[in-house]
Amino acid sequence: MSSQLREVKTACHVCHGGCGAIVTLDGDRLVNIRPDPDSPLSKGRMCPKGLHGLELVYSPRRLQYPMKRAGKRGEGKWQRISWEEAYSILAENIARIRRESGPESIVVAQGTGRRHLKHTCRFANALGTPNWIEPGTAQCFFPRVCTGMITYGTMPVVDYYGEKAPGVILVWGSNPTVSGADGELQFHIRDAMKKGSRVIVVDPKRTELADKADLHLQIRPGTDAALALGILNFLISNKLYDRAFVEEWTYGFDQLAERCRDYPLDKVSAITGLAAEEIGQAALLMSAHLPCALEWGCALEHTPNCFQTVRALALIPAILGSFDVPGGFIEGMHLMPEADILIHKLPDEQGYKRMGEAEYKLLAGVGNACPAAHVPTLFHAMKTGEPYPIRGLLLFGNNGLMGFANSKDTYAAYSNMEFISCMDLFMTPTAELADLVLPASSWLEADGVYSAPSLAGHVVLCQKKLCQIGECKQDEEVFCELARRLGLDYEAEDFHKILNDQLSHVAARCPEYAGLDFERMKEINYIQIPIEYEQYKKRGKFQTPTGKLELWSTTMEQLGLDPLPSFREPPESPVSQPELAQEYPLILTTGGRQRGYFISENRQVPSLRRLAPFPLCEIHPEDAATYGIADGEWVYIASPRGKITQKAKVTDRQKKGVVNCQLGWWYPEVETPDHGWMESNCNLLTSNEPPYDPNSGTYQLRALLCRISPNPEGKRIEERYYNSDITKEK
Ligand SMILES: Nc1nc2c(c(=O)[nH]1)N[C@H]1C(S)=C(S)[C@@H](COP(=O)(O)OP(=O)(O)OC[C@H]3O[C@@H](n4cnc5c(=O)[nH]c(N)nc54)[C@H](O)[C@@H]3O)O[C@H]1N2
Ligand SMILES: Nc1nc2c(c(=O)[nH]1)N[C@H]1C(S)=C(S)[C@@H](COP(=O)(O)OP(=O)(O)OC[C@H]3O[C@@H](n4cnc5c(=O)[nH]c(N)nc54)[C@H](O)[C@@H]3O)O[C@H]1N2
Ligand code: SF4
Ligand SMILES: [Mo]
Repeated sequence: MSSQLREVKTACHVCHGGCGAIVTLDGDRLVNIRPDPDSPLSKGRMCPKGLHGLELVYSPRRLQYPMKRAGKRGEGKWQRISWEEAYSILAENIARIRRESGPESIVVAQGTGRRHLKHTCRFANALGTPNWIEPGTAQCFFPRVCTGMITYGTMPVVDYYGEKAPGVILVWGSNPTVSGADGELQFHIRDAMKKGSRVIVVDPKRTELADKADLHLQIRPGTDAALALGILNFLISNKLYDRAFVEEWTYGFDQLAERCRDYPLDKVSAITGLAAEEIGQAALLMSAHLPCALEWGCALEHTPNCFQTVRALALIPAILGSFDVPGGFIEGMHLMPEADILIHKLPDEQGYKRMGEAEYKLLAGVGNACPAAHVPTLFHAMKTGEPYPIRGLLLFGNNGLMGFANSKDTYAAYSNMEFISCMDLFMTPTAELADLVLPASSWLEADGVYSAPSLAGHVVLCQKKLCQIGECKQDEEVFCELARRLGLDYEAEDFHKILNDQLSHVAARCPEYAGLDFERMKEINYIQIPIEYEQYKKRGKFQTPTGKLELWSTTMEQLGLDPLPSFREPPESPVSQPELAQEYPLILTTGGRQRGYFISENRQVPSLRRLAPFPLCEIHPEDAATYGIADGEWVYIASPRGKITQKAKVTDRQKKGVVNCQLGWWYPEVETPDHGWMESNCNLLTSNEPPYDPNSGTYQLRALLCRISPNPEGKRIEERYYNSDITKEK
């Protein structure tokens, strides 16, 4: 290595995980990224998103300076300005709207779990607005976390970390070898399988993981709650559950048993499209290879029965006695808390103004740890001014035209705002709607600390600022400066104070790290503590209202919600709407994560785009034959809400009768300010109309209806890409 070259360890956090990376610098230029074999989590592995980080950092398409709108909104005309002017514009607009209409008329929005997530909430709470949103929350992770809290008093995770591998991993509505599951890394499940864990996959698609699984249940989309209740019933009626654990540590078993009796195998088979034998076989496999741990995904959270669906699933490891045992469904160590969101600074009277507060208590209720506004209720207010005006929209990493259901509605709501600012790495179609655009730092240009995996939290990782691109800043810096200018009580002049506050908890727990701060953490890189099991036994109780594992949820009972899980047919399905299904005969599911992309990110990163240059719509060969579609052909996919085009992937991996449309597709190579957001974006097909989940306000991103037909014009999308600079950039 030449004398100018040096290597620095850092952590990638482009997804919800955290892989150790070794970055080589030549002077102040980054020249290489490789996996760090010493990382206690990733152990020398990274995925393409992290490995191609240099193409992201040095992309000629990066936003590098603040810019203000120079033409009409959405016209794509921008003028470079200084940060000083940008801060003035922001502070003036926020102060004016707050003064005239109250802070609740300003929406603060972001995207899923990126580095600055809790800092955005902190800023919103300090500002006094209860209307904080992101496209996940009710549709992602929150229902699982909330279920974990009210059922177990904690959010359990699969024990990938101890000596003993799980007996059975129930992979349900999740594809963790690609997506990494929420807060974990994609490598862990393969490691567990090598150590002997059995795997049951519940997925309409035969994923690569399903090929290697012991059992694959190819379920009809949106019927997961029925399957879970059928499995619970089978385990209970055949006395295959852990009787000693259930008697001593659970609450409401008899009521659960009674509820489950409504779900005998033949009925569940008719609902789910699975054979009764395979459902029984799954239950037998789980009970024969304990402990059983659950790897559940966001597919379960994309229907209006999502909350009871994840509740039903959560009870399977519970009655099998698999909670918090080695190789089971374990409580995390919570070595370091996330950044304090200052929720105590948001007065209750402001909290009660949160959109959806009265209707969706679990999501938006005052008293919750991190409440969010109900997106469809908020968007309605943004469009109509009812029940009160919403005037300002501050976006910090939110490409909302891609992430929220019913993109036309998102467009209408956003366009109606008096003032929009957008901080992002790139000029996205959503950023093009703004009045002010701010350039954000990527993971290689930012300081941060993470407790990882985010739920097990037995490792602390350090991310370091290694270079400066243009005038990019971290979102955290902007929040501190804005708070200062607005005179908010933010408890931090500099965001490093927030990092140091987080690290002080590590020091309090592990005396060997006394005095730990960010500067020292930069030298240490990783802190790891061992997992401790059966924490509830040491405590003598579960951290729930009854002190037991609550099969019957007293929290839900108190809120007037159903304390036991149940199944409801998806509202737009061949069963619930047979007439509509004549017109739209196929079941639509969306999402299905891709290795090189993170939701709508990375289409402009050449090496990642090459891995998957076009959006794919997966369809079974028999359905393709019925609708005259050839593999690789561009097709139209239409739902009652809209029509898009993607490229057909004809594959018998997809369940017959089901179509999956990939998520997050816009085209950076389109130079007009829309950047093609209306061409292939699957959220033009999804619904933000009621019914919503009565518990969490969740809307529908999957288990909808659609039809499909050839699109002879589609090839131009390929020509456009192959003629664009993205193919030439390096
Ligand atoms: N590379 C990469 N990693 C990511 C992301 C990314 O965009 N790219 N996104 C991150 C985010 S925000 C999240 S929430 C996670 C999501 O990651 P996962 O939870 O793994 O979600 P998906 O990959 O969208 O879908 C998982 C599976 O659900 C199946 N499925 C569809 N409908 C149904 C259904 O009704 N029932 C059942 N049982 N299965 C169904 C699909 O066929 C698919 O294989 O990944 C995170 N990690
Ligand atoms: N139909 C359908 N819709 C879905 C899903 C689905 O499966 N199907 N999945 C849902 C789920 S689970 C989720 S969590 C949401 C996710 O939705 P989002 O997380 O909102 O995803 P993106 O649209 O990619 O928008 C995030 C933006 O943040 C920018 N960004 C990245 N890092 C930073 C940073 O450090 N600072 C700033 N300021 N910006 C940054 C990116 O460039 C990108 O433009 O989507 C949901 N929408
Ligand atoms: S798995 Fe996540 S943390 Fe690891 S390299 Fe990929 S994007 Fe980065
Ligand atoms: Mo998500």
